[in-house]
Amino acid sequence: MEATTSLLDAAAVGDLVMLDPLSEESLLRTLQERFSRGEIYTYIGEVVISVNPYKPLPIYTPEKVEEYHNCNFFAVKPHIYAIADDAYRSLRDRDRDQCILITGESGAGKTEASKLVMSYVAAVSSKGEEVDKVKEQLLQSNPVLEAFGNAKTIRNDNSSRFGKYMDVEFDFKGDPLGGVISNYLLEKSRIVRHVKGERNFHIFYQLLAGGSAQLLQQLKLRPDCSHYGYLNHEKSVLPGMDDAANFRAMQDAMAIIGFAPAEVTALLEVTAVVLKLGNVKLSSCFQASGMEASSIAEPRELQEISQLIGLDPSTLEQALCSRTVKVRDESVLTALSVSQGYYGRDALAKNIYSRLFDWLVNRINTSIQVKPGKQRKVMGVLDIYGFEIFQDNGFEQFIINYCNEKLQQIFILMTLKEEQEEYVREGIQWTPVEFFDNSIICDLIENSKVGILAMLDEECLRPGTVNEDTFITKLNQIFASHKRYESKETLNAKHVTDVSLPLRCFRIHHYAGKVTYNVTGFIEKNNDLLFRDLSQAMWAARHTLLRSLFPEGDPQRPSLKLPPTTGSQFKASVATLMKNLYSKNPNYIRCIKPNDTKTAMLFTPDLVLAQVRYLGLMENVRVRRAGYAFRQLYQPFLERYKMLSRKTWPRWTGGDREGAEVLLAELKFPPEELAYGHTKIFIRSPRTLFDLEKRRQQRVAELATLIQKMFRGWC
Ligand code: AOV
Ligand code: MG
Repeated sequence: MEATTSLLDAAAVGDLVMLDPLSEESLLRTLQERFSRGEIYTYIGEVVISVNPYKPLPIYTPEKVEEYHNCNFFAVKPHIYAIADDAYRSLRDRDRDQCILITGESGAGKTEASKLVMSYVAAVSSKGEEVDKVKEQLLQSNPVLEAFGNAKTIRNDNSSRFGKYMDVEFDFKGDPLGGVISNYLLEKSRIVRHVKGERNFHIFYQLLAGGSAQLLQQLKLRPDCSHYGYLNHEKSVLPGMDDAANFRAMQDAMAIIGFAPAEVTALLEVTAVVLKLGNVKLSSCFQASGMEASSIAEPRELQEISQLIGLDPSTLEQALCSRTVKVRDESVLTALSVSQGYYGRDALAKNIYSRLFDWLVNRINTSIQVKPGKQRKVMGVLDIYGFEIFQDNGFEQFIINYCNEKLQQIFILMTLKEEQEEYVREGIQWTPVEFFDNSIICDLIENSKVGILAMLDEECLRPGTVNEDTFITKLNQIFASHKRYESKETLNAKHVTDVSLPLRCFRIHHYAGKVTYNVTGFIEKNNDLLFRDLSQAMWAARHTLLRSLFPEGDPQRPSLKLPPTTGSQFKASVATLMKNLYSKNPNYIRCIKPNDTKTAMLFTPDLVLAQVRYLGLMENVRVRRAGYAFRQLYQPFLERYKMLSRKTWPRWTGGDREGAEVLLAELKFPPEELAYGHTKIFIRSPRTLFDLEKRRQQRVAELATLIQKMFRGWC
């Protein structure tokens, strides 16, 4: 290994802060050149940029871990391990809680990055029976959550369809004690519908491909994806993804985490029920009154589901085909039409699955949680779904992109805050920097009075039949002159023809691009209502796990007021997350997706440039350089450059700061180029640093010649 990359090298390529001249073009070229050499990591100060290579690289070996363990961040080549090491040491030695924020669009490499960080921390923290067990449990939560929460999308074969934030907790020595996982809004609509070329959640394919004949029989399943209406038939097998092997890995992982065999069985039973619900067929019949009613077309699937969950089939049938309506004080059973029946069936499947997912996260937390009372330090790792733009963008994309917008906001705030705080800490004057503030977009969505989410909630509360017409009309009125909002009319007037516009839509100019949202389904998804008959039926089942998922189905329980809407719940959990992140020391990994075809080592400049722009990388560099481009603790600085002055070379006996001052005074740099902080030297422009580095190289060469001469003299 190269012990220390020369600062000049690092400056020229490894850290974009040192780019000279700085332009979008030079930044892009640097990323591309590095990428073509297999150097997928580049810094902006302490921010790591990671470009997805789409192929396994030999840079995550135990030797690499050793190389970065206790490294000097800037003395080794940029690597995700360096940031993980820096964060871990800062947590262990300086008692500062950390968070690792991983952002980037779908398929850019966030989930892989989060796993690399976790495995690095596991590798460098101390060993021992107890600690190893905790580490294994934390790491093994991944295959389980990925099986249930990830799916193939057009953008990514292993796309996270939920947001995940994991707090890993350590004791005072830096040994992992356990952790807590928070999950954010699973994309449950995928259970009943996904577009061509995508799949449902991995677990279904894994179970059918990897479950033993005995297990499948017990679950009343057939090992054939094409049998199940909720699975996408053409794309059930993916190249490079071994569903059967992943199923075994997931089962092993559950055992390591501490799931009892009976719990695993219960979990898989409920999973099978979801799959089988999709095969419950309804047919229409007409009542004496002439009203349309529905009935179960094929009783077999319904009977099997009833057996699996311990429920009388007629109770389930009634709940699927009819609905209790309160007329004055009387309950009347009314028949559902076939489409209402299917609506209820799908809502039930989605609800069971998303509640099962919440249960799974809680169950894992029960195993990994730290006993109360222990002193702990925390490292939070955030891996959410990336920014998404599809042909048709619905409520899910709206929520996902809102979350990404908030993360961008916190990135801006925290980068500036960090920078500012460092100057204050070091006693150096800070001049504010101009930057793009995306609060205007966040506010458009989340403002508690006139934000899109609040207005959607208002619409959801309106009695009577609601549809999205009034919602979109209101939005168009209120945001008529909003800079970041466009109505269908404005889009039509501008002849925007890049997408065929849906019937009801609006467009938001996000930090990461313009997205047209199809409003159809917003109200239903935000309300997320389940007919009470269905939750009561689930609660009546003997299956302990399933019934525990539907506490509101208990008829004794007083009927609660309307549950909070999906949007307001999400907004509240994002706010809590932001507060949590804000209280920690941030570390950033910004992932870039280099091509749209998942091709190994292919770099498409236009695609990367778009991400460079919306990730605000140029701004990030500018903020970093607005004050001083380079800063270093006095001691290593003096060590590196002391040979440039006879006063400090070969020995300097005074303090490090004085040494640096004496040295730099002799080199006669303009005073405005330098600032002396309490612990660090700050250098304003990259040129000064290059100059310094060039002089050092010359001096090293002179000294080498001198030594050679002396050596020859002796011979
Ligand atoms: P994402 O988390 O950012 O997308 P992933 O981390 O799932 O993206 O990465 C997508 C795929 O890219 C992985 O399955 C790998 O095949 C490949 N990949 C990513 N990082 C690396 C790496 N460092 N080395 C080799 N291959 C890599 V999403 O969850 O869709 O927003 O929602
Ligand atoms: Mg992911």
